[in-house]
Order: sequence, then C-alpha cells, then structure tokens
Amino acid sequence: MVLNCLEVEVAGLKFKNPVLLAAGILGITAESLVRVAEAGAGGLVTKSIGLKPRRGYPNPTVVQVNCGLINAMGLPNPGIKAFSEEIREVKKRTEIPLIVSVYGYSAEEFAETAKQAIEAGADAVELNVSCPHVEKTGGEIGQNPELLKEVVGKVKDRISKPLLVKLSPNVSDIAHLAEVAVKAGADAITAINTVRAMKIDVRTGHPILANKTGGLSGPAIKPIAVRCIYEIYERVKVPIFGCGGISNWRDAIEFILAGASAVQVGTAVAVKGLEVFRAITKGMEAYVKRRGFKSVEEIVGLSHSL
Ligand code: RRO
Repeated sequence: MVLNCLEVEVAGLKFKNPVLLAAGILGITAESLVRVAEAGAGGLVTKSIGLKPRRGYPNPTVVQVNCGLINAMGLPNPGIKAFSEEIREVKKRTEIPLIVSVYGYSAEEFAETAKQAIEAGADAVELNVSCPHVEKTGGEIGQNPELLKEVVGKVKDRISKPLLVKLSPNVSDIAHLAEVAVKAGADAITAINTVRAMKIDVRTGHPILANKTGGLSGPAIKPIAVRCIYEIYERVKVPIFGCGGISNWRDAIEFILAGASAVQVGTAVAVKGLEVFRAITKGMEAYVKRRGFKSVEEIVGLSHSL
C-alpha cells in the first residue's frame, strides 16, 4: 500500500491533503464548492453564513492592489435556511470535509446558525469573529475577550462537531484571543482573516471601495499570518488552520513549519484559478519526500524546535 504523506487528521477531521479552500471565495453555491473539491482541495470552507439573508455592500466591493486584494463585500449570503440546501447538495456530491463559516450578531444567532449548518450535514463549523468591516459582528466580537468567550461557549454547547474559530490580525495580541477561544471550547483556531486597509483613487480623491475601508488579503499579508501562527502555536495546544496569502507550495510549507496543521487558500484561487490546489499539493508532497519525512504531520511547528 502506498502511503499518502499529505493525509492529515486535524481536530478530528480527516483530510486527504492539508490544503483547504478558505472562507469567502467560491463558497456560496454547491456548484462552485464541488468544482473546488474536484480541483483537488483537501477540504472546503464556505462563505460566512448568518441566520438571515444579507445583501452585502454596494459595488465596488473588491479592488486589486500590489500583492493582494482589498475587499468589503459586507457579508452577502442567502441565510442558513436557503444555504442548508447547498450544504446537502455538496455532501451528496463530495467526500471531503465541509466546514461552514458562520457569523451572527449575538451568541444566540451564532449558535442557532451553527446548529442548522450541522443539521444540514456540515462536518464542522468555523466561527467568523474576525470580519474587519461589518458593524456589531466579526472583529467587534473577536477583539473583545468577554464576547468571544460567550459566543464560543454558546456554540460549543449547541453542536457536537468540531468548532474552529477564525481570528483577526487587527489586534495587539492574537495569541491571547486564541487562548480565550480555546478555554471557551474551540477545537481549532484559524488564523488569519484580512488586515484592515484602504485605497484612494488619486484622480478623484475618493476611496475606491463603496464602504471606504476593507480587508487586505493575498501575498501582502503572508508574513503577518506567519507571525500570528507562530505566536498562537506557542500559546495553545489545539491545531491551527493557517490562512493569509498562500499562493504556492513554499508558502504552505512555511505556514506548517510555523505551526499550522493545515492551510486554507483564498485569494490565490481568485487570482490564479483552481489549478493552485494541485500545484500546491504536488510541491508539498515532493518537499516532504525529499526531506525524508513520512508525513507532513512531522513538520508541523518544526521551526519552534530548531
Ligand atoms: O464579506 C466580507 O466583506 C468579508 C468577510 Br465576512 C470577512 O470575514 N473578511 C473579509 O475580508 N471580508
């Protein structure tokens, strides 16, 4: 039997490889999620879904800058009732783990949405407590230890599947917030969401995004993400899903050396296309074998012990 050196088990979820689709890209219909699965992703994270449908912000919602994208989509989503149909469809057509990203305006909304996602067939839930530009949710919850504890605790009581908590880099001590999330019941941490940013049109003087500010993603934020993962790894025992600017296998390996057990890719999928999944996993597999390791799991956090 040939062993797959990229197979990992993270927070009780089995992945054929540790390269997942990140929340926010191609994650709102079953059709696009199935295409990502067929392109070789090890797992899927959906667009963030709330209790009720939400239109999101007016255009423009995305602008390209050097080394990345700035977005202020404003959480557009069909609401968990309609999205449950998409979850069922994905689970019928793919075998890989489906993680539903969830947001809410209160602990109760987070918990109810998470419960409905699991009832529809989600394998796990990722709490979005880190969206940088929507009031009364996202970062406003994840940056407040008391609120974070309440939200994570309430969701944990309501579901019995793995609970991931996605944190924001827009804080002074991300590792402290990871500790708070883990004490409240998080089974894994996802780091990082986007970095607060903006772009102004020098001809007109106007901010380009309708919301004025947004979240920066892509290669520009990769070193920030690596630092965050390194710090979180030193402070909590639960596994970390690394996210933020990964666009090739070297980036993915760097995140794993910093302490990530698996990675999520978003902006590179939007910029380079679905081929990134096979390109990254191929490069990772070659690296693991070339270095004489049996499994990618052997290099998780390796940079901490060198
Ligand atoms: O929808 C968005 O505008 C958005 C979300 Br929910 C998020 O978590 N991060 C981001 O950069 N944009």
